[in-house]
Amino acid sequence: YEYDLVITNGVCVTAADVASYDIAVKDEKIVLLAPSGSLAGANAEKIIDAEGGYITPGGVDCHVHLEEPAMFGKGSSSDTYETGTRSAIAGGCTTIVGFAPQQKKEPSLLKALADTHARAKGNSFCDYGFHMMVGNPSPEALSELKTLSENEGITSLKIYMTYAALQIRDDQILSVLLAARSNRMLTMIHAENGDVLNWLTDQLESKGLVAPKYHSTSRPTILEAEATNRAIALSSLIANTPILLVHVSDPGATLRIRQAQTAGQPVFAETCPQYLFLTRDDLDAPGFEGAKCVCSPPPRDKASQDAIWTGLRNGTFTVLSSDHCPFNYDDAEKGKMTCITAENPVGKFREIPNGIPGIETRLPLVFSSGRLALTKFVEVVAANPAKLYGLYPRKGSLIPGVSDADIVVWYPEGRRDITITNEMLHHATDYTPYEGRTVGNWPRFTIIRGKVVWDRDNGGVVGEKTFGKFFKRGPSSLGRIWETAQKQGAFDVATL
Ligand code: DUC
Ligand code: ZN
Ligand code: ZN
Ligand code: ZN
Repeated sequence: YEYDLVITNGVCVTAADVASYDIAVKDEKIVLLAPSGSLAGANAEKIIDAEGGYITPGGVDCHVHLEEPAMFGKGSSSDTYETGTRSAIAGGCTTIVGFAPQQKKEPSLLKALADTHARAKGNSFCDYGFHMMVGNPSPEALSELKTLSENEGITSLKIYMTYAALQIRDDQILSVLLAARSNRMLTMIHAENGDVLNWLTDQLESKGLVAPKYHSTSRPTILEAEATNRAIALSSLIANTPILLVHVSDPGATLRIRQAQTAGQPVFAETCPQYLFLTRDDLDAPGFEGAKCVCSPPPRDKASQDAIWTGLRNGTFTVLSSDHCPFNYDDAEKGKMTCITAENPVGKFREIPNGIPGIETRLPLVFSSGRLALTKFVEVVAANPAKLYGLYPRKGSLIPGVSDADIVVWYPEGRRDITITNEMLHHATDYTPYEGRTVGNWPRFTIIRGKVVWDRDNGGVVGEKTFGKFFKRGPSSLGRIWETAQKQGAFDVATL
């Protein structure tokens, strides 16, 4: 055969363009974009007729928690690499970046990385990489960043301003930012004021206010805005070290990020579907039900949702990730219900594991929302994540000769009104926070490196858990920050 795969009659959407092309794939790469219909009779092993449907690059989800130990409350993840990535491909996601978690009590980052590799290897339906999650930024741990960045392809790390197992002090944040800069790494920051939310939690508990909805009360938006401001202020002391504020939910935090960007600081930001589609009212469901939407930061109000959509459209948010961090609901051993006791029949929000599933619903929810131009959609779910995390242009685009053939074929237009139910999803979690919502489209085919791994109408998941490859990532290609720093002679020292 001349080609391994040909897709005809599709409308290709990239971050830059919407245009009708036929696509040819050979040896895992996109090799040709040809005039629409011209490849209908091509000599190809497999031909897919897109019937006028949109074709996008596969989703790149760079914020995914799988098989991590308990860190976000009691309980532990309901998804393994196998079940989480199975869910990913069924929702059009072709690459994920998960976390290699180092907790406070562990000294070595390299050990945490090795353990994570062992969990993922041979167990991933899609391609994958890892961020380092740094819970203990000891001098020894920070000295390992060089190996991680130069040899292991780990070019980003995440730090936390909350959670007992992970929270670090401001001086430790500075040490991380400095070490990250020396090693051309991007620092992801979870910005919530942990001390204040613990104090508010104590106050609420002393009044007996422990139902799920008080999770939201314990985390007013000012805690996120304050921590975001602090992270930006600290990063300004270490010139030219890029930071990414993860899972931003609050308009005040968004405004502060926009100001820093306008002032030329290398500040990037991420948001997630839960801040576009859920509100705090979802935590106020009867009984313990609200626990299904407990994540941090918590969903806010309608006006906040609108501000987050605006931030996506105007470029304040670089990426839209799932923050898939699933826990079973009806599970008293490892899930949300671990905190239900005779004394607390509606649970105790302090102990509810923080996080919700969403790896499979991210693309369909946002694609069919009608609130983002399709080019913008591709930018924030595929192209920018690949650029930000050193996977571009191999991932996140449809460039002949360059991009891997990671492709989603959507259904032809005309609303399909697919109702989301947990039953149709492929994670190992017993609920979805989006149960009963209707979306207008869904990935019909998901293709990774030229292989169909999801065929919604013929077999569903047809890929294999041994197919996903680990990708060593290069430095972030957004902003070329490190080169600028080097030119200014500010590379290895903090410019104070
Ligand atoms: N927030 C969550 O909701 N879950 C995992 C970690 C986080 O920051
Ligand atoms: Zn976080
Ligand atoms: Zn997270
Ligand atoms: Zn299925």
